[in-house]
Amino acid sequence: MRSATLFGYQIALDAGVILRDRRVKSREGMLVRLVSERGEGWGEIAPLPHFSTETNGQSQQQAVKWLDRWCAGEQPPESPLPSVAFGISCALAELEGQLPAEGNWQSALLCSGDPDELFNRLQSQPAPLAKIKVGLYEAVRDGMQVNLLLEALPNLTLRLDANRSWTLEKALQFARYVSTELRGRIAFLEEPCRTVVESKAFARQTGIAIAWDESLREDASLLSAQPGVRAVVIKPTLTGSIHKVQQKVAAAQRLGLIPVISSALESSLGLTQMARLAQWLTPGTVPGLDTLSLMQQQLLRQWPGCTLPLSGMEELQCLWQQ
Ligand code: OSB
Ligand code: MG
Repeated sequence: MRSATLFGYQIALDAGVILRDRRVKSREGMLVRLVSERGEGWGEIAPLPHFSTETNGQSQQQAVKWLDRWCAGEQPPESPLPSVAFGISCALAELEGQLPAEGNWQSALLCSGDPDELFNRLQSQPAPLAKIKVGLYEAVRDGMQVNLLLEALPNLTLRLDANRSWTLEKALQFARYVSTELRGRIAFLEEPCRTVVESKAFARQTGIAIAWDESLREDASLLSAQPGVRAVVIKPTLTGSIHKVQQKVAAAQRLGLIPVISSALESSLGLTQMARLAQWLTPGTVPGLDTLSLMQQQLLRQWPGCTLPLSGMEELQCLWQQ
């Protein structure tokens, strides 16, 4: 006998969360629970507005269709909607014991806001790694801040993300303020420019390694070895099933690119599963999962060491059950 439940959730975000120039106050998504004679498995289905191509409503509809058939004993094919395929594949993998329990709980420390606070947090780590969003303010200011941090902390490595906000000229202006000898400690800068051509030119002209994130999801052919491109960001919620994530990771590794499994603002349930996925598929690479600190609660599963309040199943809204 199989049974399944689809839950809805809404989590308040910290005041300062900005996505695509918009302040985001809360995160909405769904959790799926599969039960069979083998046990139970959970997954998260949470399309991210302005990043996912599907809406929560579409995902809910597709998920219910899939679950209905699964409960009837079928093995339905993967949903074409990435968020649905990812969440359901996690629930199935847990049910079948295929998702290892061990996780990579390290994360690139996400810097949002106060640089002094970041400095203090980083100073206490032996091999500090931080991720900073750039391109939100003046390029010159970003360049000075990055330079200052790299100078002050000689063992610091940085990941930067401009989310395609610069023209080539602006991006070069940023680089001008970062000393040449410090640029090697920028592990990569995600999506510096508005176009792929400009981003490649930036990497060539500055020696700063870049990474593809949103561009890769628009143009799969960017998964190729190119000068100056060091890493690719893989966000499972925007990519699809675990199988699809595995394929992308393997393709990147074959090309000598570093695959970085990363968050699309999932709850602690999805984030802990992605930490397990990262430990399994990309051991040795720190994933980009430090987004729980932007939320005011955890759902069902605790991120190790995280002290935010943890909500149980009874606090979720049941959307569908069979
Ligand atoms: O641009 O990488 C992004 C989170 C939600 C939506 C988009 C992005 C992000 C992150 C997650 O930056 C953190 C990370 O990748 O380290
Ligand atoms: Mg990014």
